Amino acid sequence: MTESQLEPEHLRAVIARELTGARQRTALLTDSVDEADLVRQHSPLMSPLVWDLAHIANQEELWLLREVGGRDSMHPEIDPLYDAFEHPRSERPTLPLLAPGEARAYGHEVRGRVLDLLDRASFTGTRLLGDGFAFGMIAQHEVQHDETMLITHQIRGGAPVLSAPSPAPAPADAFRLPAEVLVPGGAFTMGTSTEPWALDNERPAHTVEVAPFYLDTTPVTSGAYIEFIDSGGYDDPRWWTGAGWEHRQQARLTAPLYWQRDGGQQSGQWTRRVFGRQEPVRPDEPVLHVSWYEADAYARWAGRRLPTEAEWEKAARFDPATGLTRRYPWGNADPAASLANLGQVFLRPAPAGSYPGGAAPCGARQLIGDVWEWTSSDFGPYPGFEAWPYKEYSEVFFGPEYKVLRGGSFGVSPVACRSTFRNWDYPIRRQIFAGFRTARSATAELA
Ligand code: AVJ
Ligand code: FE
Repeated sequence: MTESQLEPEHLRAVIARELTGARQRTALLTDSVDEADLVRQHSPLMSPLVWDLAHIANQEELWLLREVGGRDSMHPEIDPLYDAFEHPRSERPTLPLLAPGEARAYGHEVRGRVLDLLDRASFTGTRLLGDGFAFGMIAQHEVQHDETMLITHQIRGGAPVLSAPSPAPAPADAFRLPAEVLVPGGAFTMGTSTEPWALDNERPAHTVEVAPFYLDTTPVTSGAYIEFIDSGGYDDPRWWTGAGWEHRQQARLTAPLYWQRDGGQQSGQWTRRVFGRQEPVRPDEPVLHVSWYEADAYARWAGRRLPTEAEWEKAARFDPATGLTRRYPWGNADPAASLANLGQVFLRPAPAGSYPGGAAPCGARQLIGDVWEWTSSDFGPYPGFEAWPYKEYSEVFFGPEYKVLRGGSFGVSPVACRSTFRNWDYPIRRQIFAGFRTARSATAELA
């Protein structure tokens, strides 16, 4: 969303396109499995897919038909079932949920009424309507659940049902890239007060001083991660924080989630399960499905550290040539297929060094798309934060128990991916499409 897209007729078209695109993906993710798979809980970490399906419709009804449109609840008796705060994920399969056909019909009915409302909407008068925010928030909510449902697909056992083309091989220069790039020190603008569809935790814009640092040019690859495994990284408490080592012991971590070593012998070939297919681990691909504890241990083993959230955002947004903080690594234009791997077009990250056109001014590649990147930072409010339009999106999660991830993955759609977008999860979680890159301070060297 850029300024020129805020003119009402353009905004109406953008909203219709985003809502329709999200629904196509939702349909694909839920029509591709049978009814038994839709209602089954594939992991206690995840909802049954049929819960996501009706929850998407219920949030759309709540925010667009009720809050914006002033209508009454269509089915008051089901509202509590789809309130994420009333029932944790593990409990959801025991609820009297709508059956798949009912959930689809409900979603279809809500969407029809929403498109009618959109035809007549003025995008003025209330804060929710301004710049079409409520519509943008609901489009983002649906694609966020599309990523959640894609995670459920990855967890799901059984025959593969999803397929996608492979990303192009890395460009020739990928092998000549410097391992790290310098991000100059100084102030930059973190967060945003102008991005129309930015969510509350991205606001407001504020100035942050960042000391000079070096950042990996690309996300850490599976090949590099295998070196950490092969050098005994999982068996050496020196590389792990206390809590990380305790978790590594208790969960018996030895490799990223979904990885397996053929024959179990020390030197065998690593394979991994990708949406139901077993395949060799590709050494040039960003490593995926590692916890914050593993990412942090790798970085220490490599003599480095995870970047802070502010460092990550500065690398992704700051242009030293102009002194300006931009929307994306490549500038202010919205994401395009040539710039970043987003939107479930591919069901895997592109090889490290891909997307030269999407590089940041500092030279870092793939900051947007491919894999969510763990940062060292806890999830907290920016100075001047205001919960809006509901506390349960961000505020209730602020605190040291969650770590921030940045940049989005191949599973997230462009509408919910910006250089200011903040994701968060527990440091033990590995089912999300998360990798990382490492950093080191440059201050000593410049002194
Ligand atoms: C921002 C991905 C952590 O899935 O819990 C979906 C997004 N919030 N519905 C989540 C969200 C409400 C959220 N994350
Ligand atoms: Fe939700």
